[in-house]
Amino acid sequence: MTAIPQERRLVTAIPGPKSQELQARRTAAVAGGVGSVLPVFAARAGGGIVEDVDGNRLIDFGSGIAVTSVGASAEAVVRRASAQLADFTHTCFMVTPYEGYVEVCERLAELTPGDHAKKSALFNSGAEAVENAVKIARSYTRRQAVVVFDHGYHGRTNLTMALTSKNMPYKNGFGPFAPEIYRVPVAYGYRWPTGPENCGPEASAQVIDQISKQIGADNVAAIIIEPLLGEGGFIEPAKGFLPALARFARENGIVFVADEIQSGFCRTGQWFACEDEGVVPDLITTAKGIAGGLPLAAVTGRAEIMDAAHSGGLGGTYGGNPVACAAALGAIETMKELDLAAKARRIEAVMKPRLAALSEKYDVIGDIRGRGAMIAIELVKDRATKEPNPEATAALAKACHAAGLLVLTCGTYGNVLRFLPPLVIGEDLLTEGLDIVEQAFSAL
Ligand code: PLZ
Repeated sequence: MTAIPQERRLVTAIPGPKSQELQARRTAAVAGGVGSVLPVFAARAGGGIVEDVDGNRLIDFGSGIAVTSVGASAEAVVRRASAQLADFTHTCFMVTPYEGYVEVCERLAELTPGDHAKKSALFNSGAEAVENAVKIARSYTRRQAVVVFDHGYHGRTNLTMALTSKNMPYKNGFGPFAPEIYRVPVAYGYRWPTGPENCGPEASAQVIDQISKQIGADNVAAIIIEPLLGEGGFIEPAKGFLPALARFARENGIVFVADEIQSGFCRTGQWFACEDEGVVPDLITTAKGIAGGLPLAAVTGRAEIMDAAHSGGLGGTYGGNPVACAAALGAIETMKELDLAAKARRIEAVMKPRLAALSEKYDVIGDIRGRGAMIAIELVKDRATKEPNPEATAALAKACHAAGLLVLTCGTYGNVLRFLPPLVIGEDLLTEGLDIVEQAFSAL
C-alpha cells in the first residue's frame, strides 16, 4: 500500500502559496485551452488521497476522472511498471512485439462479457480506441454511418468530437467535423417527458424508428453507446433500452459498440457496466481504469470483427506501450485480489443512503443516480420544472474543494456533481468526504 497517510490535512488555504507560484508559471507556459478543475499542484497521490506541493492532503473523489481505481500508486502497478521500465521502455509492437501486450489482450478476452472468441488491439487514449472501433466496424460491415446518442461523450480528436454531443467546451470552433455521424435520443429517465417508467421502451422505439427511417439500418456500421453515460451526466439508460438496441443491431448486421472507457474495470460494481442488463457488445472500448494511471486503451471484440481490418491497417507508434501494459497487468491483478468490484458496490451502499437523506432536506437535488463508485447528484432550480442549476453545482464543488475534498462536475447542462473515488478508498475517508458534501449543501 501507499506510504501517504490516509487522512485529510489542510495546512494552507486551497490553493496554497506553492501551488499559486506554479500556477503563475503554468499560465505563462501552458496553452490557455488546457483547463484544470482545481489549481492545486500534486506532489504525490495514493489510496484515497492527493497530496499537494504545500503539504495539503485532499480526499480524492475524482480518481483523475475515473482512472486511478486501484489508487495512484498501487503497489502492483508501480512494481510491474518499474521492472518493465528497467528492462526496456519501447520497441514498438509493430516492429518487435513483446509478451505484455499479448497478455493484456488475453486478460481482456477473459474479463469482457461474452464467451465467444475475442481479440483486442491496444492504443494510447480513449479517443483513439473509439476511433479504431469505428475503423474496425466500417471494415467489417463495409458501411459508413455511425449512430451515437444525446449526452454522449467519446473524445476530443476530430472523429470523436463529431461523436461527442456537447458543443462547449469540446467542439466550439473546432469544426468541420467528420461526416456520416447520426445522433439519436438516449433513455434519460429523469428527463423523459412521460416519466422514467416509460422511458426504456419509448426511447428504444424512437431510436429504432429514427435509424430505420432517417438513416436506413443497412447503412449503419456501428451503434456506439456508453452503458452508463459519463461526461453527459452519469445517465443510466432506462432499463430495457440497451438490450433493445443490442437486439436491433444484431438483427440488422450493425456492430454494437459499448464505450466502457469511463464505466469499465469495476467502476460500477461489475467488471463492465453493460453486464448489469446482460448485454454482450460486439466491440468494447476501454481505457482509464485499465492501467492504474498509465496511458493505455483497447478495443476488444468478436474475433471475426476484430480481424476484418487488413493486416497493417491498425496500429500507432506507442499503442500498447510495454510499461503501460505492465501497469495494466498490475492494475488487473489488484482488482482481482482486492475484489474491487465488491468495493465499488460497498461505496454505493455507503453513498446512496447519505445522498438520499440530503435529498429529503434540499430541494436543489433533482436526482441521485449511478452505480458502484460512479455516483452523481443532478441539481435543479425547481423540482417541478427540472430547470438545471449549474450555479449551485459550481458553488458546491467550490465549497468541497476549499474543505479539502476533490470533486468533479459533469452534465450537458453543467448541473451534475459527480463522485468517482478510487475503489481502494478507506471507509473513513469516504464518510468524511460525504460529511464535507453535506456541509457544502448546508452552506449553499
Ligand atoms: N469515452 C466514455 O469518458 C474520457 C474526458 C476528460 P481519452 N472522459 C474524460 C476531458 O475533458 O477531456 C472518455 C470517456 C468516454 C471516451 C473518452 C475519451 O478518452 O482518454 O480522454 O481520450
